[in-house]
Amino acid sequence: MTQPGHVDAVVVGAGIAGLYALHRLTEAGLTVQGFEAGDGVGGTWYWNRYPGARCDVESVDYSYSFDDDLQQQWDWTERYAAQPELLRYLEHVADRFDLRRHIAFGTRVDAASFDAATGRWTVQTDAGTTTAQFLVLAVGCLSAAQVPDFPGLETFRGEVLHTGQWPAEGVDLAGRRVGVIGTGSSAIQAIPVIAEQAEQLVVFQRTPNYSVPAGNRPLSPDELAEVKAGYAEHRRRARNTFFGFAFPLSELSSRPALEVPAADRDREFQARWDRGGAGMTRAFADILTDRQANETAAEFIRSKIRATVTDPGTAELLVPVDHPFGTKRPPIDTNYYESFNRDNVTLVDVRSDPIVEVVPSGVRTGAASHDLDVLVLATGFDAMTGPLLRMDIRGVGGRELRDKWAAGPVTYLGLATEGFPNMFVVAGAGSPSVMSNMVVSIEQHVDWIVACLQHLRSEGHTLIEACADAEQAWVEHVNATAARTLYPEANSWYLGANVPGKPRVFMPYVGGIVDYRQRCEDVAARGYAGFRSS
Ligand code: N01
Repeated sequence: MTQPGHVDAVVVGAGIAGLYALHRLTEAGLTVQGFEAGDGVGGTWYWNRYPGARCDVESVDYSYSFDDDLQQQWDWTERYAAQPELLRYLEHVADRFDLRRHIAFGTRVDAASFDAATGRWTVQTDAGTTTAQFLVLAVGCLSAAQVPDFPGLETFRGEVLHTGQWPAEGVDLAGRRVGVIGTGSSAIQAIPVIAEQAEQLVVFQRTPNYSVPAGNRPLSPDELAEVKAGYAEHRRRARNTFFGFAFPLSELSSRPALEVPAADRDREFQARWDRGGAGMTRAFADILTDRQANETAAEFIRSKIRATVTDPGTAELLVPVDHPFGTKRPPIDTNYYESFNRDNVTLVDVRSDPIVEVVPSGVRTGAASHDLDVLVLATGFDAMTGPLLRMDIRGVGGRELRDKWAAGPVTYLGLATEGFPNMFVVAGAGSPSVMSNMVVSIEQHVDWIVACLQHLRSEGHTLIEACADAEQAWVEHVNATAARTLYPEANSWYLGANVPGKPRVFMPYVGGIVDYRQRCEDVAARGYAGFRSS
C-alpha cells in the first residue's frame, strides 16, 4: 500500500482497538490511515501465539458488541477462546467491515510530532511520512515485550522465545529440553501444554502466583443460542458491572468476608473455584480492599495448591505469600499446579537461587546448571506506557512525551494529555483498560473519541487539547482510588515494578467501568469540560 500524504486521522495499531477505531472513524466520514507493525490484524492475538494462549474473559463477553449481525453470526466454540480462534474472529471482522484497505501492514510507527503552525501531526513510519489532523494511538497495553537483561543471553546455543513474540509457524518442542522463565498468566497457560510436548521442562519461578482453574469447556449450541437470544440484555448487564463482565452473583458478594461464618465463606470460595474463572476476587465485597478479607481467599487458594501438588517441598515453593490475592492480575489455568506432579517438570525457585547467567548450554543459577534446548521468556511486558514511549512522540513546541511522563503517565481520563493536541489514546494509563474487559473499554473509548471529533467539527473547531488543571485533578483521582485498594501492595506490572528503572506509579484506573463511563459522559455533556478547543 502506498502511504498517503495526508489524512484526517492516523490510527496506530490494528488489534481490537485499532480495528474498531478504523471502523468508526471511516463510518463518520473521516479519511483514515492505519499503521500496523505486524503483517496482519489482531494485535495481542496476532503476537501471542505461545502454546496454550487463550483469553481469560469468556468469549461471549470478550467480543465486539457494536454490530448485532456480527454477534449473532459468529459462533464461539469454547467458554474461553484460544488464540487461533480469536485471531480468526478479528480477521473476520477486518474483512466483514472492509478495514484492511485502510491499513499499512508490516509498517511500524517510529515517531509522531505535532506542528502548531499547521495543526497537524506528522507520523513517521519505517516506510515514509503521513500527516494527519488527529492521531489515535491504539497500540495496546501489553504489546512491548520485556526481555530481562540476563548476562550471556546472546550466547545461548538453543532458541530464545518471548511468549509475546512467538513465531507464527509454531515451534516443535517434542523431545526437547525447555526452560520457562516466569510464572505470570502467559507462563501459567503455557506450562501445562509445554509439559506435555517437551522431553523436560524446567520452570524458573521468582514469585509464586495465585491461579484459579479456568473451567474451560466447549460451548454447547444451546448455551450459545441462549446468549444470542438475549445478547442485547447480556451486553447491557456486562456494561453495568465493575469489570465489564458478569461474575456469578450471590447474596454474599455485597458482604464483607469476615462478617460471614468461615464455613459459609469456604462454601462460597469452593463454588467459585468449581465454576472456574475470574470470579474469586468478587466473592465478597472487600477482597481487594481489606487485607484480612483478602487473606481468607488467599488461604483458600493456598490450601488448593497444597492439596494438588504431591511433593510437599514443591507445593510450598508454589504457595504465594508475598502479595495479596488479586493484586497481580490473577491468572486462570488448565492443569497448572497438576503439571508439577509430572516426572518431566522441575521447579527452580530463583528467589532463593537466582539466575546468575545464561550460558551456551542453558541457564546457570547459583546452585546448579540447567541444560536446555529452548528458553522461553514468559517475562511479560513494559505495560501501558511502554508501547507509547518506545515511539518518539512530540507535542507542542517539540515537547517529548517521554519527558512529560518521566515520573509516570499523566493523562486526562486516560484519553488525552495536555500539550499533545488532537492526540487520543485508546484504553491507556488512567483509564480502566486492563482492569476491565478490554473489549468493553475499547468500544467505550472509541465511541467517546469519535463523538468528540464530531462535536469539534460541528463547532467549527480544528483543535482539542486537555487542560493542565483537569489533567492534574484526574491523576490525583486515579492515585487516590488506587490507594483505597490493596493493589499497590504487589510488585506488579500495573505499577511498572517489572521494568528496572520504571517509575512506580499505579497506572490503570480502578474505579470500575460504570463510574468511569459516567465521568466521561459528564465531561462530554458539559461541552468537553477540561478540554479546550479552538
Ligand atoms: O507477564 P507477567 P505475562 N527473573 O508480567 C517473571 C495478560 N495476559 O506475560 O512476578 C525471573 O504477569 C515475573 O516474576 P515477578 C494479563 O493481563 C492475559 O505472564 O516479577 N523472573 C513473572 O512471574 C497478564 O497479567 C492472558 O517476580 C522474571 C513473569 O516473569 C499480562 O498479560 C494471558 C524476571 C512475568 O509475568 C502479563 O502476563 C497472558 C527476571 N528477571 C497474559 N522478569 C489471558 O488472557 C520477569 N520475571 C489469559
